[in-house]
Amino acid sequence: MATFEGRFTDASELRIGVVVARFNDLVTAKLLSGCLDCLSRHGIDTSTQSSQLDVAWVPGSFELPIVAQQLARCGRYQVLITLGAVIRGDTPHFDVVVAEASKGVATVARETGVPVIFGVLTTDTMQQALERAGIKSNLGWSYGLEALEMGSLMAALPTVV
Ligand code: INI
Repeated sequence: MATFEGRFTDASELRIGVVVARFNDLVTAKLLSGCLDCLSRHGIDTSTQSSQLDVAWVPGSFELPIVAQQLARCGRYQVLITLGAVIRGDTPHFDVVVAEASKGVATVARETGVPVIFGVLTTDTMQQALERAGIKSNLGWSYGLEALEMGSLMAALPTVV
């Protein structure tokens, strides 16, 4: 019996792409900062000279999938992280943006084989979003951990011969 698990250490081989939405950047910038803090504490070079980590900014969560798709297809990254914040109170088309972002990200992951972490907060209020982006906890940290786990897990799985 084989047991496959991701790792949270020895991540020196991992190259990670992060795609961040500017919409609600009061929230998404905090998610990014929590995420980079996590990655850095687990050995990823997050400096501006890093060859392990790249960050792409998009206008809003709706645009996360297309940029994730291009990064996934380029073959450089073992895992991608998408970060966004969609707040129902301010968004008549909340459901449209959330549905497109979530379905799009899932499709990119399945069609390319590159895992894509879905780091999009969906909340009723800005207060709830800020609570999840640093006031109480910072889910950006969790998304960083999930990226380490999935990037290393996918590399450990058997491939088609
Ligand atoms: N994008 C978000 O990431 N969060 C939102 O809450 C949001 N609202 O409120 O509309 C939002 N809209 C922009 C959308 O993601 C696209 O960028 C835009 O429609 C252009 O395609």
